[in-house]
Amino acid sequence: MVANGARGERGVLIVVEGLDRAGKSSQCEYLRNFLVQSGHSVKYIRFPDRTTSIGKQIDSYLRGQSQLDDHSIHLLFSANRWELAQSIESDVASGTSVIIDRYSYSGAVYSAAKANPSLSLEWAWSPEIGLPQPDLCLFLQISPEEAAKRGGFGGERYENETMQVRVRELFKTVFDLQRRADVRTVDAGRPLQEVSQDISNIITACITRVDRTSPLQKLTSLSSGAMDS
Ligand code: NYM
Ligand code: MG
Repeated sequence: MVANGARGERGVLIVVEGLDRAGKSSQCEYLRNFLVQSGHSVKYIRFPDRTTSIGKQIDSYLRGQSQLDDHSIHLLFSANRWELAQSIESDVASGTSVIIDRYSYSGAVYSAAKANPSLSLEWAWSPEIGLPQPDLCLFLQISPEEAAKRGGFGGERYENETMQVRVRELFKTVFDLQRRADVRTVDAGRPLQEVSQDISNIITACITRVDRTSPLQKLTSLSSGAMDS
């Protein structure tokens, strides 16, 4: 595998998405080590990034310590991505690969899952247009039964059965519509090592396939994503 920076190539941008309890954090950690061992310089980011001032407002909302209008909190989640967009682009351009735990896909589906009649999936997607387009989105799929076996939900907003069921459906919809996204679904209900093995195969193929002499693309509207392919 060619290390980052060689021949002036950019890094890759990889997003990991999934429902709660799918093992995203463990697999992101695995992925990070895998890339480092393959000679890449790697940064890991998770959204929401709760360390910024916008992130602190999001954190307080998720913990139920503050109330916000559905549209307002939605736009804060998006703003939290926009405040890091430039640094992601410049890291990738300078040869660092960036792994992101949750991204625009979570942003759109969790808000749309609230079933607020004035907050459609299309509306929820629109502030994401123009953000860096990932080279790959790994979607960790887990059945409700397996998720239940892994223990109860935490105490944050959205961590309940009704939301998870809707979120699962909406992830499918958004990936169908945003077909420019290279989404690979991984069955994350299996033992950790089996999942990791799949992930290394997918990543190795992704690194070979991506033209790292061309810059990152930008996210487009949901419908234009479908028309392009
Ligand atoms: N979430 C996450 C959103 O509602 N919108 C977003 O844009 C993002 C990035 O935050 N239940 C939700 C999904 C999660 C919650 O994320 C916190 P995590 O990865 O569970 O800490
Ligand atoms: Mg969570």
